[in-house]
Amino acid sequence: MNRRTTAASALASVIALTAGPALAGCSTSSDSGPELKVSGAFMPQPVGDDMAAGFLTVQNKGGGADKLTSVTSDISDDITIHESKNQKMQEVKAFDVPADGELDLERGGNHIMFMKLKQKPMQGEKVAVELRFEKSGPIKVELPVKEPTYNPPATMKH
Ligand SMILES: [Cu+2]
Repeated sequence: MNRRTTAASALASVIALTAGPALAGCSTSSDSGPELKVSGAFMPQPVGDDMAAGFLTVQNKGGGADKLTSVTSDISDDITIHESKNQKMQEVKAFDVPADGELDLERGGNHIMFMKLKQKPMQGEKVAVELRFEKSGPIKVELPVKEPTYNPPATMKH
C-alpha cells in the first residue's frame, strides 16, 4: 500500500517534469535581424559655406539585411544620401546594409550630403547626426570634423 503511493507520486513528478521543457520551447529566438554598429565616421571641413559631406561605415553583424534610409542633424534641414558614379553624384532613396556585411561611405563613393548649412563646421568640432534605418532603431553618431583633404587609410576589405 505504502509502496504503491510512492510509485504514483513518482509518476506524477515525472509528468510534471516533462511539461517544463515543452513550455520553455515556446520562446522564440530573435537572432535573424540586423545588428548594426557604426565606425570610422568623419566630415572633412567643407571648402564652401553651403554644403558638406559625411562618411562612415555601418557594420551589420546580424543575419538580416537592413537599409540606411535617411539622416538628420541640427546643422542642416536638407540632408540626403548620394552615390557617386562616373564622377557624378546622385541622390538615392536608400543604401543597403547587407546581412553579415557592411555599408561603406567613403570619399569618391557613397556619402551623406549636407546642403544649406546653418553654420560651417570647423576642423576639431563634432557634428551630431542621427541615422535612420528601415528595420533597426535610429543610431546617433558624432562626426569629427577633419581637415578638408582628410582621407582615412584604407582598411582591410573582405
Ligand atoms: Cu553628394
